[in-house]
Amino acid sequence: MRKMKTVLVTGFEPFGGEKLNPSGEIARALDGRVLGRRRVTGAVLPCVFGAANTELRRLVRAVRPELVICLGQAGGRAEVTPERVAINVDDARIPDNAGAQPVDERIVARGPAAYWSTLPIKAIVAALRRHGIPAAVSQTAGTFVCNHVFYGLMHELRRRRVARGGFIHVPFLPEQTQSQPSLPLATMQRAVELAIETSLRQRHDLRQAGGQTH
Ligand code: PCA
Repeated sequence: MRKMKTVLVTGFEPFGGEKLNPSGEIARALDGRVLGRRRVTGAVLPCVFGAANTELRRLVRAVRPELVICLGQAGGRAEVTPERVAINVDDARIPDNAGAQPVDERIVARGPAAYWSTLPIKAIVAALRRHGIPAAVSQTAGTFVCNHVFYGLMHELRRRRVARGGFIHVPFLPEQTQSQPSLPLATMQRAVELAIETSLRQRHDLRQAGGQTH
C-alpha cells in the first residue's frame, strides 16, 4: 500500500502574557486526523524568533507534506484571515518567549523582500463564509513571530514545486477576552478543516473582488 499523503498544520504556544493560544489548540486538535484522504500532522511551535523556523523546517523535512498551513493568533481580529504575503523583516513590538526583540532585521539575509502565499486565499474566504464563518483576506501578517514563520515556510518551500503553503491568523478564544472579538475553538477548527479541503481541491485561486480587510 502506498503511504498516505500528508498535510502539516502548525500553531503557536501562548505568548504576550496569555494562557492560551487558539492556533496551538487547533493544531493539537487536528493532529492525527484524516481529511481529504490526507493524514494531518499537527504541531505547536515555540513563539521564539529563529527557533520557530528551525522546528518548522525540521517538521517539513520529516513529514514531507503536500500542503502546509501555519496558524497564529491575531488578537483583536474578528475573522479568520488567510494572509496574502510574507515580508522579509522582523520588527517586534514585544519580546518573544525567549526575551528577544529584533528590530528592523531581515529574516533571510539575501532573501527576496516578500513571498506570496500559495494557498487559494480567496477561495478559502468564500468557503468559510458559505459555512457561516467570518473570514477575510489579510494583507499583512505583521512583523512578529507569525510573519517570521510564514516567511520561513515560503522560503523553505520555494524549490518544492509540489508542496504549497501559507498562513492563517485566527481571533481570540472566548476564554481569553471579554471585550475583544472571539470565536469558539470548534468554529476555528472547522475553518481550518475547510481551508485544508479547499486548498487540496483548488489549485488556483478564485479571482474575485471583496473579502479584504486587514
Ligand atoms: N501570534 C503572533 C505570534 C504567535 C501568534 O500566535 C503573531 O501574530 O505574530
